[in-house]
Amino acid sequence: MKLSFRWYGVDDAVKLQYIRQIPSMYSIVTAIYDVPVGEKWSIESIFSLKNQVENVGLKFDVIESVPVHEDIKLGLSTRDKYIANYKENIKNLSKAGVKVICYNFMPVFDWTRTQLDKVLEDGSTALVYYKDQLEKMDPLTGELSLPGWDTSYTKDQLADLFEKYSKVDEEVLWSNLEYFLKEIIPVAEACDVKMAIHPDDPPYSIFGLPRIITNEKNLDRFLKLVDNKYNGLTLCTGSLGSASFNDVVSMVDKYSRQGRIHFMHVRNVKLLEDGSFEETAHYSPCGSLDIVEIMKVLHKNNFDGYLRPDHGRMIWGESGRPGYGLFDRALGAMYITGIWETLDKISKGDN
Ligand SMILES: [Mn+2]
Repeated sequence: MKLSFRWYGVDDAVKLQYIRQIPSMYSIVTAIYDVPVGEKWSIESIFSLKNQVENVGLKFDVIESVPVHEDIKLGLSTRDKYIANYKENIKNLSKAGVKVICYNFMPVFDWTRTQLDKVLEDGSTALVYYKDQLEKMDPLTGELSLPGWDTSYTKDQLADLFEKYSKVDEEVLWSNLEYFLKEIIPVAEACDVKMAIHPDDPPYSIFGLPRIITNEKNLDRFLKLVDNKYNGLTLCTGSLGSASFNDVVSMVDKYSRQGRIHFMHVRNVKLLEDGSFEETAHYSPCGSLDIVEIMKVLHKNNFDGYLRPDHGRMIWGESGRPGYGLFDRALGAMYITGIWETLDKISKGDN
């Protein structure tokens, strides 16, 4: 397991130097944030990022994300231009030593929550997804803006995108994903860069848009589209775990045994009776997922990929990017490290 931490670049309130101070931290997960989706990242900007990370003594080897242009997901004739750019990005990132690229294939919206600052019992705040709140949301009114939602869309552009997606059902989305993978995976393999798709969050359709990276049956189908280890997963426990139909421990076990998990996102969620969920501290008793069991199966299967603590709560008066403060993610990192150290000692008979 290589412990990593997401960093949003020079504008991030969480400084690289602070991340460096978390014991056992190995690498930084980051991206170029000022290039429009679908365009090429310059070699200069990639190497500048690499230098910043390496200057504090951390590795630059995981990118989250190289986003996929909507024309690729929609299967429009313009997709080939964006796929060519995507291949260039893979090649150039590999020149800078990048080993894993995380991406997702969710139409229009990235991860979705209905509230970003829900006060939990202990006074911390967390991201939550309440079904009754979601039912009152209409992205086409343009009055909503949540992180993960591309705010660069105007109301008209969003209406246009929804119109285009009205012709894209799950099967069409599958075939557009297959087309994309068959183009990029050979390039990734030649560059020794492992592609790692992030599951949809939450793992079911919202606002009538199709979602396919959602459950075990579909992950099996995804891995078979191009049956090559360079076509792999970012297994996000919180995303898959926010639906009760997913048995996260068994999925982590299966896909890590297959060597298809290149990147782990570890966090906990508390499932509520109506299918809503709240993000919680990583510690197992705080949520519905058993983080110790997840780490146990990874350890048993000799997982040597990258792993980062995913979203954290806001605690100790910290403010900043919801889900991405320093303190609670650092607590999560140390909790995970403690579990891993214990498992290491037990497996070596050193208990
Ligand atoms: Mn995640």
